[in-house]
Amino acid sequence: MTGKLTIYTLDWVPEGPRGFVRDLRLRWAAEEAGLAYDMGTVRFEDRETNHLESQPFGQVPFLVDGDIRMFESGACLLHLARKSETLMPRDTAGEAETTQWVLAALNSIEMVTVPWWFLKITGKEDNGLTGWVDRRLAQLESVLSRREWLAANRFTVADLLMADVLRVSLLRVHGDRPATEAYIKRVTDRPAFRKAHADQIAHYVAADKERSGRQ
Ligand SMILES: N[C@@H](CCC(=O)N[C@@H](CS)C(=O)NCC(=O)O)C(=O)O
Repeated sequence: MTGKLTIYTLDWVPEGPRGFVRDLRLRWAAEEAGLAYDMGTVRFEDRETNHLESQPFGQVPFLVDGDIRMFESGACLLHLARKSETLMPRDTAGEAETTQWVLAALNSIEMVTVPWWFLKITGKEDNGLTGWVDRRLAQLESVLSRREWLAANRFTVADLLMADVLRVSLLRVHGDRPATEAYIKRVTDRPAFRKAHADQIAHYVAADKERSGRQ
């Protein structure tokens, strides 16, 4: 049975990742689809062990939908997409194309970009992954220079996810990819993104206040 949606995130994070914590993907999808949801939190402290029954890697987000509990942002997005045609077309071909690009965002782009920028922010400038990242981003630039949206000639959850993967500042300033940049702007200019982003920032600002009240 499905039912009330609750999206889980961390109760607090330092300033660096604010606006990028992956619960934003789920908030954004729910906003696009007009799905009502609540937010729930798990503690930032001891996160590696304090909610393993909900997310076996100690991460967020995870989603509760009535009796269903699930983790992995991509899987949660596909679950939400099944509830709304705004996120994914209902015809088999459109659904296949959307699913394909959701997995490409995670498994062909994010699986390269995350280790690349992670090594970069930890001071390993020449980290050996740059050639791989450059090749993937150039290939994607070529795709995006020929089309406005990834799947089915319209906005889908695949664009939501791909834009979220690509909007990381370090990636955007690395190299010159005009079609990709225009794509990121186009997708993140959507009111649902702006609301999800503002809500996440507000959540962590409120958490700062709560923390300073406790100290
Ligand atoms: N593959 C996971 C990655 C989740 C992930 O990296 N979550 C980050 C926040 S955006 C997290 O919980 N980091 C805390 C940690 O790993 O300790 C997904 O897409 O849901």
